[in-house]
Amino acid sequence: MDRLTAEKKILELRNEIDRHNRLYHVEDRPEISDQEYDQLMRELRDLEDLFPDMVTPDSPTQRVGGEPLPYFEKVVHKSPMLSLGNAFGADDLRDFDRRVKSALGNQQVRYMCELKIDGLAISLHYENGMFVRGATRGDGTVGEDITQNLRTIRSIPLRLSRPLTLEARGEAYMPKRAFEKLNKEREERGEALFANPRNSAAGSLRQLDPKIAASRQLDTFIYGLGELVGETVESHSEGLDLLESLHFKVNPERRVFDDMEDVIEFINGWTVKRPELPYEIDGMVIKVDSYAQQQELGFTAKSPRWAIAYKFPAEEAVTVLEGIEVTVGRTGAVTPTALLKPVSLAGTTVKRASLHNEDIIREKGLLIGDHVVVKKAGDIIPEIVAVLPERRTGNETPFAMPTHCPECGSELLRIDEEVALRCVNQSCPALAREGMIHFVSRQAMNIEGLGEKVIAQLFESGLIANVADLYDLHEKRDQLLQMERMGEKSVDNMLAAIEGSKENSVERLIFGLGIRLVGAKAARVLAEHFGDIDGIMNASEEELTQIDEIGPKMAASIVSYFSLPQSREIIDRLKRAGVNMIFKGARTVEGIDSPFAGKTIVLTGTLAQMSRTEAEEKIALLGGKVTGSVSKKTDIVIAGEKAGSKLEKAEKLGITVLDEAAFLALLEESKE
Ligand code: 3BA
Repeated sequence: MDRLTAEKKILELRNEIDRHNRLYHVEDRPEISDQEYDQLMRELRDLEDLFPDMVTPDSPTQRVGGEPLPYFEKVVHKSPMLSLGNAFGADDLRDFDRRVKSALGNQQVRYMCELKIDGLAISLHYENGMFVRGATRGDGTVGEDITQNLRTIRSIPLRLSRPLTLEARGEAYMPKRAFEKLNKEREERGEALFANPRNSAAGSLRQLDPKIAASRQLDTFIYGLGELVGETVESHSEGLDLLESLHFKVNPERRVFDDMEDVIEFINGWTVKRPELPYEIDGMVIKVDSYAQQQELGFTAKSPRWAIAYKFPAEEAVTVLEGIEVTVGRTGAVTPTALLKPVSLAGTTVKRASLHNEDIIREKGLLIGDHVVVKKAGDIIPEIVAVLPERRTGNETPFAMPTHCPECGSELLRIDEEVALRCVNQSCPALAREGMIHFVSRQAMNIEGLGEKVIAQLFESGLIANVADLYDLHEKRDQLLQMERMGEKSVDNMLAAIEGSKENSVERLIFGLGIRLVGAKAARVLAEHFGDIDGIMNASEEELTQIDEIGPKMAASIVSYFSLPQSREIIDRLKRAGVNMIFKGARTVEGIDSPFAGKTIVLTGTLAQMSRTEAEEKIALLGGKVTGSVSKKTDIVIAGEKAGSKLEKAEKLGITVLDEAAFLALLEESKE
């Protein structure tokens, strides 16, 4: 094909693909099948491969591209992205209406009422019709440049139908279904779950590697203009119509009202319909429509006087209590969990709810079979907030807490004033298993691929009995492969993750040991203070209590833990296995603003400008953590001359690699 024909065809294909992209992702009315769409994309890719110089950044083939970034650049917003004042009921809205009208000398006011999307505020910059930069809201004045990630969101046009220069502002969010699917996959992989779609959208957009954001099915709703060059609009509703005509995704569920009472009625309608939406909303936003009136009203210190957010109460759902499961935790505490008839609530399907303890069951007079009201309190596991006795049929049955441990059968005791029942049998299998789950958890040794289910499986099959056994598992690869749901790949990933955890700074180990009262924060304090495990093991109660934040109870618990021969034996075995026993962390990561803060970094090869130790020190001062081997958890690899297998591995894993010049440039930049 000659150049000219190719160019014409490429432009045609792009227009066609853009149109179908829009029909699918913005207007929700696709005209062709996924296969037909893929075929068009393939044709375009093939042509662009033949004529690579014709590839432009706005081509639909260029959504996911570019290397992972070492960090996000800061972006100063042209005009601040303000925050919204809150209204918690109809009366707050009536007050707002009065304030607006009195400030405007009782002019007639029209209000736009919109859904308040529960996502992450973003700003999208277009120059002459091209998407050039996208940013987070940040603190409202300065955000982060997340262009690479935003480009992967299909509802964001890479090129506008007219060559306008403008800034569109809106919300990036994760639809409920995408969120549920993501969390399900994460659960299967033993990864930490996101608490809600909002957090998962924010987490996805904060990824330095655009491939991750691309895999997350994010979407947008645009709700305003930050800047518009060369055209004028008179009102917010006209602005939204303009944005819509430019093919931004603008939420259709918006309406203009002349009277606040009608706004309130509209909101009441949405309070009921809210659960049916395929995305989360946390309220409604009410804005004075006229720009002239907006200007007249102006701003307070941080929010406009012409807008307010109406917040819904936390979403609740009614379902049936089908049973109560009793589990033994790592401290022996026995806790009941409600098993519910699955119900959808705030973006997730809820099947379990915490009951905290037996008293709650008694206080609320819960019966199995009862209808109950569940609510999310910011956690992944919701709670039961009320029982509906009026819906009883007479077939409900009472629940009695067991008197004996469901795992080992020993009698449960209520210790002192505690509400919880405890299994005090030190050799109860539940204690060891739950302790192990804690050991591998994210805040502790952070061993990926070892979820609760896998641990339970390993435990039951007798392959592990305590945490030190984990580090012998590599000798039992064949046995691992015999187990259900354990393929070569998952076994090897798991063994690699276990191996990688040997490099952890020692506070993770200290926390992971599950010493009573020693949380993640205290573990860090101890690690920082003593520098290694031996220091902590040999410290007396007096020495320990001298440290800020270590009280007498915790000190006693630490001394008592290390006085047990079995604790010492475990530490010994971990040491022999090569688990790191020293504090490697930066002195404190909080408050350090550098490309290395909170990052895990591997140095490889030889640096010309400084010694390895110097480089390590500099990184540590800037809040980074230097480790020895490259794994999935590595954020950055710094490669000097003659870098070998580590560099190869980093490239294979898609980890950011900096050469010495780039490293020095970042160090230089961080000095300011
Ligand atoms: N409208 C969030 N702020 C919004 C422009 C103002 C505004 C929001 C909104 C300040 C939503 C605060 C962050 C911000 C752009 C500042 C909405 C939503 N309007 N529909 C009035 O759906 N979440 N959030 N974003 N500027």
